[in-house]
Amino acid sequence: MSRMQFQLLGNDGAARRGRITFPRGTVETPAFMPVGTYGSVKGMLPGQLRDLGAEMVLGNTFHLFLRPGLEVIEAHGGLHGFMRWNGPILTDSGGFQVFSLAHRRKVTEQGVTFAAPTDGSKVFLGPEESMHIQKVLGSDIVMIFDECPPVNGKDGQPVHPRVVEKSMELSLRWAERSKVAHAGNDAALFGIVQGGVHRDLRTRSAEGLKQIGFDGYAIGGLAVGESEAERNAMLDHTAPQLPEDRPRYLMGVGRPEDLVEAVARGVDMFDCVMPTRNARNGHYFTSTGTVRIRNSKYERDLRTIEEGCGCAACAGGYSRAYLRHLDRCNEMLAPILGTLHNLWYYEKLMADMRSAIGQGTFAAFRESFHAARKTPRP
Ligand code: PRF
Ligand code: ZN
Repeated sequence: MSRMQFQLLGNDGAARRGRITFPRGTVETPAFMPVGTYGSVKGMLPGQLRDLGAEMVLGNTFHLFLRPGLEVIEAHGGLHGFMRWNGPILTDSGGFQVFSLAHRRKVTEQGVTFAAPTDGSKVFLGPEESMHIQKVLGSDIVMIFDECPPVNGKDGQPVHPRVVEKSMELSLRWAERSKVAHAGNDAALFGIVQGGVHRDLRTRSAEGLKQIGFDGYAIGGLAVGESEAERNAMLDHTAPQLPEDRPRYLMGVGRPEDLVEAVARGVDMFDCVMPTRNARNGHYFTSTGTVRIRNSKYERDLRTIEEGCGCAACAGGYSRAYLRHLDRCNEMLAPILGTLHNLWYYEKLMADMRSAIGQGTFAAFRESFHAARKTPRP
Protein backbone atom coordinates (compact mmCIF):
# COMPACT_ATOMS: atom_id res chain seq x y z
CA MET A 1 0.00 0.00 0.00
CA SER A 2 1.26 3.42 -0.96
CA ARG A 3 1.41 6.19 1.62
CA MET A 4 0.18 8.72 -0.95
CA GLN A 5 -3.42 9.87 -0.69
CA PHE A 6 -5.44 11.74 -3.28
CA GLN A 7 -8.47 13.78 -2.40
CA LEU A 8 -10.69 15.16 -5.14
CA LEU A 9 -11.89 18.44 -3.63
CA GLY A 10 -14.16 19.56 -6.44
CA ASN A 11 -14.93 19.83 -10.13
CA ASP A 12 -15.68 22.67 -12.49
CA GLY A 13 -16.74 21.10 -15.76
CA ALA A 14 -14.05 18.52 -16.45
CA ALA A 15 -11.42 20.55 -14.53
CA ARG A 16 -10.51 19.12 -11.13
CA ARG A 17 -9.30 20.62 -7.88
CA GLY A 18 -7.48 18.13 -5.67
CA ARG A 19 -4.88 17.49 -3.01
CA ILE A 20 -2.15 14.83 -2.86
CA THR A 21 -0.79 14.04 0.57
CA PHE A 22 2.56 12.37 1.24
CA PRO A 23 4.47 11.83 4.47
CA ARG A 24 6.82 14.54 3.12
CA GLY A 25 4.18 17.15 2.34
CA THR A 26 1.08 18.17 0.47
CA VAL A 27 0.65 18.99 -3.20
CA GLU A 28 -2.35 21.06 -4.27
CA THR A 29 -3.61 20.15 -7.73
CA PRO A 30 -3.64 21.06 -10.56
CA ALA A 31 0.12 21.19 -9.90
CA PHE A 32 3.24 22.01 -11.88
CA MET A 33 6.51 20.24 -10.99
CA PRO A 34 9.78 21.98 -11.93
CA VAL A 35 12.24 19.62 -13.60
CA GLY A 36 15.40 18.76 -11.68
CA THR A 37 16.94 16.26 -14.06
CA TYR A 38 20.38 15.94 -12.40
CA GLY A 39 19.13 16.48 -8.86
CA SER A 40 18.95 20.24 -9.28
CA VAL A 41 16.41 22.59 -10.80
CA LYS A 42 19.07 24.52 -12.68
CA GLY A 43 20.17 27.61 -10.75
CA MET A 44 17.55 27.30 -8.00
CA LEU A 45 18.04 26.63 -4.30
CA PRO A 46 15.38 24.36 -2.77
CA GLY A 47 14.23 27.23 -0.54
CA GLN A 48 13.70 29.41 -3.61
CA LEU A 49 11.63 26.67 -5.25
CA ARG A 50 9.45 26.48 -2.17
CA ASP A 51 9.09 30.28 -2.02
CA LEU A 52 7.92 30.49 -5.61
CA GLY A 53 5.21 27.92 -4.91
CA ALA A 54 6.64 24.56 -6.03
CA GLU A 55 5.47 21.71 -3.80
CA MET A 56 6.96 18.78 -5.71
CA VAL A 57 9.90 18.42 -8.10
CA LEU A 58 10.83 15.89 -10.75
CA GLY A 59 14.05 13.90 -10.96
CA ASN A 60 15.32 11.53 -13.65
CA THR A 61 16.27 7.89 -13.17
CA PHE A 62 18.19 7.84 -16.44
CA HIS A 63 20.51 10.78 -15.71
CA LEU A 64 21.09 10.09 -12.02
CA PHE A 65 21.80 6.41 -12.58
CA LEU A 66 24.49 7.30 -15.13
CA ARG A 67 25.86 10.19 -13.05
CA PRO A 68 26.73 10.11 -10.16
CA GLY A 69 25.36 6.55 -9.89
CA LEU A 70 23.40 4.92 -7.11
CA GLU A 71 26.20 4.48 -4.60
CA VAL A 72 26.81 8.20 -4.05
CA ILE A 73 23.10 9.00 -3.78
CA GLU A 74 22.47 6.05 -1.48
CA ALA A 75 25.24 7.33 0.81
CA HIS A 76 23.16 10.51 1.22
CA GLY A 77 20.11 8.46 2.17
CA GLY A 78 18.51 9.07 -1.23
CA LEU A 79 17.79 11.93 -3.61
CA HIS A 80 16.08 14.16 -1.00
CA GLY A 81 19.19 14.20 1.17
CA PHE A 82 21.50 14.51 -1.84
CA MET A 83 19.78 17.56 -3.34
CA ARG A 84 18.51 18.97 -0.01
CA TRP A 85 14.87 19.15 -1.11
CA ASN A 86 12.67 17.74 1.63
CA GLY A 87 9.34 17.89 -0.21
CA PRO A 88 7.89 15.13 -2.38
CA ILE A 89 9.82 14.03 -5.49
CA LEU A 90 8.49 12.28 -8.57
CA THR A 91 11.03 10.39 -10.64
CA ASP A 92 10.59 9.47 -14.27
CA SER A 93 11.49 5.87 -15.04
CA GLY A 94 14.08 6.39 -17.75
CA GLY A 95 11.77 4.88 -20.36
CA PHE A 96 11.27 8.11 -22.24
CA GLN A 97 14.86 9.38 -21.81
CA VAL A 98 16.34 6.14 -23.17
CA PHE A 99 14.31 6.68 -26.31
CA SER A 100 15.00 10.38 -26.70
CA LEU A 101 18.66 10.59 -25.60
CA ALA A 102 20.49 7.26 -25.94
CA HIS A 103 22.25 5.95 -29.04
CA ARG A 104 22.82 2.38 -30.29
CA ARG A 105 19.60 1.33 -28.66
CA LYS A 106 18.37 -2.23 -28.70
CA VAL A 107 14.90 -3.01 -27.38
CA THR A 108 14.01 -6.56 -26.37
CA GLU A 109 11.19 -8.02 -24.30
CA GLN A 110 13.52 -7.78 -21.31
CA GLY A 111 14.34 -4.06 -21.64
CA VAL A 112 16.64 -1.64 -23.41
CA THR A 113 20.40 -1.83 -23.97
CA PHE A 114 22.03 1.42 -25.00
CA ALA A 115 25.27 3.36 -25.09
CA ALA A 116 25.49 5.83 -22.22
CA PRO A 117 25.65 9.40 -23.56
CA THR A 118 28.20 10.14 -20.82
CA ASP A 119 30.98 7.71 -21.80
CA GLY A 120 29.60 5.35 -24.45
CA SER A 121 29.56 2.38 -22.07
CA LYS A 122 26.88 -0.28 -22.52
CA VAL A 123 23.96 0.07 -20.11
CA PHE A 124 20.83 -2.03 -19.62
CA LEU A 125 17.55 -0.70 -18.23
CA GLY A 126 14.33 -2.66 -17.82
CA PRO A 127 11.32 -2.46 -15.51
CA GLU A 128 13.10 -4.24 -12.62
CA GLU A 129 16.22 -2.05 -12.89
CA SER A 130 14.14 1.12 -13.08
CA MET A 131 12.06 0.16 -10.01
CA HIS A 132 15.22 -0.65 -8.08
CA ILE A 133 16.86 2.68 -9.00
CA GLN A 134 13.75 4.67 -8.10
CA LYS A 135 13.54 2.87 -4.77
CA VAL A 136 17.15 3.76 -3.96
CA LEU A 137 16.49 7.37 -5.02
CA GLY A 138 13.66 7.35 -2.48
CA SER A 139 11.07 8.85 -4.86
CA ASP A 140 7.62 9.60 -3.53
CA ILE A 141 6.06 8.88 -6.92
CA VAL A 142 7.68 6.15 -9.01
CA MET A 143 6.86 5.95 -12.72
CA ILE A 144 6.57 2.60 -14.52
CA PHE A 145 9.17 1.79 -17.18
CA ASP A 146 7.59 2.38 -20.60
CA GLU A 147 8.43 2.86 -24.24
CA CYS A 148 7.45 6.16 -25.83
CA PRO A 149 7.48 5.96 -29.64
CA PRO A 150 7.58 9.18 -31.67
CA VAL A 151 4.49 10.17 -33.65
CA ASN A 152 6.62 10.49 -36.79
CA GLY A 153 9.57 8.29 -37.79
CA LYS A 154 13.01 9.45 -38.98
CA ASP A 155 11.57 9.72 -42.50
CA GLY A 156 9.03 12.27 -41.27
CA GLN A 157 6.17 9.83 -41.95
CA PRO A 158 3.71 8.85 -39.20
CA VAL A 159 4.85 5.68 -37.40
CA HIS A 160 2.67 2.78 -38.60
CA PRO A 161 -0.24 2.05 -36.24
CA ARG A 162 0.90 -1.59 -35.99
CA VAL A 163 4.27 -0.40 -34.66
CA VAL A 164 2.57 1.91 -32.15
CA GLU A 165 0.33 -1.00 -31.13
CA LYS A 166 3.28 -3.36 -30.55
CA SER A 167 5.03 -0.69 -28.51
CA MET A 168 1.92 0.01 -26.41
CA GLU A 169 1.53 -3.72 -25.74
CA LEU A 170 5.18 -3.99 -24.70
CA SER A 171 4.68 -1.00 -22.37
CA LEU A 172 1.70 -2.80 -20.81
CA ARG A 173 3.80 -5.91 -20.13
CA TRP A 174 6.53 -3.67 -18.68
CA ALA A 175 3.85 -1.93 -16.55
CA GLU A 176 2.86 -5.31 -15.10
CA ARG A 177 6.51 -6.18 -14.37
CA SER A 178 7.03 -2.70 -12.86
CA LYS A 179 4.13 -3.31 -10.50
CA VAL A 180 5.54 -6.68 -9.40
CA ALA A 181 9.05 -5.26 -8.90
CA HIS A 182 7.67 -2.27 -6.96
CA ALA A 183 6.04 -4.51 -4.31
CA GLY A 184 7.39 -3.72 -0.85
CA ASN A 185 8.08 -0.07 -1.68
CA ASP A 186 5.48 2.18 0.00
CA ALA A 187 6.00 5.00 -2.55
CA ALA A 188 3.20 5.58 -5.04
CA LEU A 189 3.45 3.90 -8.45
CA PHE A 190 1.94 5.53 -11.55
CA GLY A 191 1.02 3.76 -14.80
CA ILE A 192 1.57 5.54 -18.13
CA VAL A 193 -1.00 5.44 -20.94
CA GLN A 194 0.59 5.11 -24.39
CA GLY A 195 -0.95 4.52 -27.83
CA GLY A 196 0.15 7.52 -29.87
CA VAL A 197 -2.66 9.39 -31.60
CA HIS A 198 -4.89 6.31 -31.93
CA ARG A 199 -8.06 6.29 -29.86
CA ASP A 200 -8.46 2.51 -29.87
CA LEU A 201 -4.87 2.01 -28.66
CA ARG A 202 -5.26 4.66 -25.95
CA THR A 203 -8.39 2.88 -24.73
CA ARG A 204 -6.68 -0.51 -24.64
CA SER A 205 -3.67 0.97 -22.84
CA ALA A 206 -5.88 2.66 -20.21
CA GLU A 207 -7.93 -0.53 -19.75
CA GLY A 208 -4.83 -2.66 -19.33
CA LEU A 209 -3.31 -0.29 -16.78
CA LYS A 210 -6.54 -0.05 -14.78
CA GLN A 211 -6.67 -3.83 -14.64
CA ILE A 212 -3.15 -3.94 -13.15
CA GLY A 213 -4.11 -1.09 -10.80
CA PHE A 214 -1.96 1.97 -10.03
CA ASP A 215 -1.94 4.80 -7.49
CA GLY A 216 -2.13 7.34 -10.31
CA TYR A 217 -2.23 7.43 -14.09
CA ALA A 218 -0.02 9.39 -16.45
CA ILE A 219 -0.72 10.21 -20.05
CA GLY A 220 2.53 9.68 -21.94
CA GLY A 221 3.45 9.72 -25.59
CA LEU A 222 2.24 13.26 -26.19
CA ALA A 223 4.23 16.38 -27.11
CA VAL A 224 6.34 14.09 -29.30
CA GLY A 225 5.46 15.60 -32.69
CA GLU A 226 1.66 15.51 -32.87
CA SER A 227 -0.39 18.65 -33.58
CA GLU A 228 -2.09 20.63 -30.84
CA ALA A 229 -5.48 19.47 -32.15
CA GLU A 230 -4.37 15.81 -32.02
CA ARG A 231 -3.03 16.26 -28.50
CA ASN A 232 -6.24 17.84 -27.24
CA ALA A 233 -8.30 15.15 -28.97
CA MET A 234 -6.23 12.45 -27.21
CA LEU A 235 -6.78 14.19 -23.86
CA ASP A 236 -10.52 14.49 -24.54
CA HIS A 237 -10.55 10.79 -25.29
CA THR A 238 -8.20 9.48 -22.58
CA ALA A 239 -8.74 11.57 -19.43
CA PRO A 240 -12.39 10.51 -18.91
CA GLN A 241 -11.33 6.84 -19.02
CA LEU A 242 -9.01 7.22 -16.03
CA PRO A 243 -10.28 6.52 -12.50
CA GLU A 244 -11.80 9.66 -10.96
CA ASP A 245 -10.27 9.00 -7.57
CA ARG A 246 -6.65 8.88 -8.78
CA PRO A 247 -4.36 11.72 -9.89
CA ARG A 248 -3.80 12.19 -13.63
CA TYR A 249 -0.44 13.39 -14.85
CA LEU A 250 0.35 14.69 -18.36
CA MET A 251 4.05 14.04 -18.92
CA GLY A 252 6.39 16.65 -20.41
CA VAL A 253 3.73 19.22 -21.37
CA GLY A 254 4.11 22.12 -21.98
CA ARG A 255 3.43 25.75 -22.86
CA PRO A 256 1.18 27.78 -20.51
CA GLU A 257 -1.71 27.51 -22.99
CA ASP A 258 -1.24 23.72 -23.11
CA LEU A 259 -1.54 23.51 -19.32
CA VAL A 260 -4.77 25.51 -19.32
CA GLU A 261 -6.24 23.30 -22.06
CA ALA A 262 -5.17 20.09 -20.29
CA VAL A 263 -6.60 21.24 -16.94
CA ALA A 264 -9.84 22.00 -18.79
CA ARG A 265 -9.81 18.32 -19.83
CA GLY A 266 -9.26 16.93 -16.34
CA VAL A 267 -5.45 16.71 -15.89
CA ASP A 268 -4.05 17.24 -12.36
CA MET A 269 -0.25 17.23 -12.69
CA PHE A 270 2.40 18.52 -15.08
CA ASP A 271 6.13 18.77 -15.59
CA CYS A 272 8.07 20.47 -18.36
CA VAL A 273 11.53 21.91 -18.93
CA MET A 274 10.05 24.88 -20.73
CA PRO A 275 10.04 27.48 -17.91
CA THR A 276 13.59 26.62 -16.84
CA ARG A 277 15.11 25.97 -20.29
CA ASN A 278 13.46 28.97 -21.93
CA ALA A 279 14.64 31.23 -19.09
CA ARG A 280 18.23 30.26 -19.91
CA ASN A 281 17.59 31.21 -23.55
CA GLY A 282 16.23 34.61 -22.56
CA HIS A 283 12.56 33.76 -23.17
CA TYR A 284 10.37 35.06 -20.36
CA PHE A 285 6.69 34.17 -20.00
CA THR A 286 4.10 36.89 -19.36
CA SER A 287 0.30 36.96 -19.43
CA THR A 288 0.40 38.71 -22.82
CA GLY A 289 3.07 36.52 -24.44
CA THR A 290 6.82 35.95 -24.45
CA VAL A 291 9.46 38.60 -23.78
CA ARG A 292 12.58 37.68 -25.82
CA ILE A 293 15.17 39.60 -23.87
CA ARG A 294 17.80 39.34 -26.65
CA ASN A 295 15.64 41.60 -28.82
CA SER A 296 17.33 45.00 -29.12
CA LYS A 297 14.05 46.75 -28.36
CA TYR A 298 14.67 46.03 -24.66
CA GLU A 299 18.03 47.80 -24.62
CA ARG A 300 16.66 50.81 -22.72
CA ASP A 301 13.46 49.25 -21.34
CA LEU A 302 13.26 50.21 -17.67
CA ARG A 303 10.18 48.05 -16.98
CA THR A 304 10.43 44.76 -15.10
CA ILE A 305 9.59 41.55 -17.03
CA GLU A 306 5.92 41.82 -16.08
CA GLU A 307 4.23 44.61 -14.19
CA GLY A 308 2.66 43.40 -10.95
CA CYS A 309 4.55 40.08 -10.99
CA GLY A 310 5.48 38.95 -7.48
CA CYS A 311 8.61 36.99 -8.44
CA ALA A 312 12.03 37.79 -6.98
CA ALA A 313 13.14 39.31 -10.31
CA CYS A 314 10.15 41.59 -10.87
CA ALA A 315 9.48 42.43 -7.21
CA GLY A 316 13.23 43.04 -6.89
CA GLY A 317 12.92 45.77 -9.52
CA TYR A 318 15.38 44.33 -12.08
CA SER A 319 14.71 46.01 -15.43
CA ARG A 320 14.48 44.37 -18.84
CA ALA A 321 17.45 46.50 -19.88
CA TYR A 322 19.47 45.08 -16.98
CA LEU A 323 18.44 41.49 -17.74
CA ARG A 324 19.33 41.99 -21.40
CA HIS A 325 22.71 43.36 -20.37
CA LEU A 326 23.37 40.41 -18.02
CA ASP A 327 22.37 37.96 -20.75
CA ARG A 328 24.70 39.60 -23.29
CA CYS A 329 27.57 39.44 -20.82
CA ASN A 330 26.84 35.81 -19.99
CA GLU A 331 26.39 36.73 -16.36
CA MET A 332 24.98 33.81 -14.37
CA LEU A 333 22.44 36.10 -12.72
CA ALA A 334 20.55 36.36 -16.04
CA PRO A 335 19.39 32.70 -16.14
CA ILE A 336 18.81 32.75 -12.38
CA LEU A 337 16.51 35.81 -12.49
CA GLY A 338 14.83 34.47 -15.65
CA THR A 339 14.20 31.09 -14.02
CA LEU A 340 12.83 32.72 -10.85
CA HIS A 341 10.39 34.65 -13.02
CA ASN A 342 9.35 31.80 -15.34
CA LEU A 343 8.80 29.28 -12.57
CA TRP A 344 6.85 31.89 -10.60
CA TYR A 345 4.74 32.50 -13.70
CA TYR A 346 3.98 28.76 -14.05
CA GLU A 347 3.27 28.23 -10.36
CA LYS A 348 1.06 31.35 -10.24
CA LEU A 349 -0.82 30.11 -13.30
CA MET A 350 -1.52 26.82 -11.48
CA ALA A 351 -2.59 28.67 -8.31
CA ASP A 352 -4.93 30.88 -10.38
CA MET A 353 -6.43 27.81 -12.04
CA ARG A 354 -6.91 26.10 -8.68
CA SER A 355 -8.71 29.12 -7.30
CA ALA A 356 -10.88 29.51 -10.43
CA ILE A 357 -11.89 25.83 -10.24
CA GLY A 358 -12.63 26.24 -6.53
CA GLN A 359 -14.89 29.20 -7.29
CA GLY A 360 -16.56 27.59 -10.29
CA THR A 361 -15.20 30.26 -12.65
CA PHE A 362 -12.73 28.19 -14.67
CA ALA A 363 -14.51 28.75 -18.00
CA ALA A 364 -14.21 32.53 -17.59
CA PHE A 365 -10.60 32.16 -16.47
CA ARG A 366 -9.76 30.09 -19.54
CA GLU A 367 -11.35 32.63 -21.86
CA SER A 368 -9.60 35.65 -20.36
CA PHE A 369 -6.28 33.75 -20.27
CA HIS A 370 -6.44 33.17 -24.02
CA ALA A 371 -7.80 36.67 -24.74
CA ALA A 372 -4.84 38.32 -22.93
CA ARG A 373 -2.45 36.54 -25.33
CA LYS A 374 -4.19 38.02 -28.33
CA THR A 375 -3.41 41.59 -27.21
CA PRO A 376 -0.25 43.23 -28.62
CA ARG A 377 3.06 41.74 -27.50
CA PRO A 378 4.90 43.43 -24.60
N1 PRF B 1 6.98 8.40 -20.82
C1 PRF B 1 7.83 8.67 -19.78
N2 PRF B 1 8.27 9.91 -19.55
C2 PRF B 1 7.87 10.91 -20.36
C3 PRF B 1 6.99 10.70 -21.43
C4 PRF B 1 6.51 9.38 -21.69
O1 PRF B 1 5.74 9.09 -22.60
C5 PRF B 1 6.81 11.95 -22.05
C6 PRF B 1 6.00 12.25 -23.25
N3 PRF B 1 5.86 13.62 -23.50
C7 PRF B 1 7.58 12.87 -21.32
N4 PRF B 1 8.21 12.23 -20.31
N5 PRF B 1 8.23 7.68 -18.99
ZN1 ZN C 1 8.45 38.22 -12.52
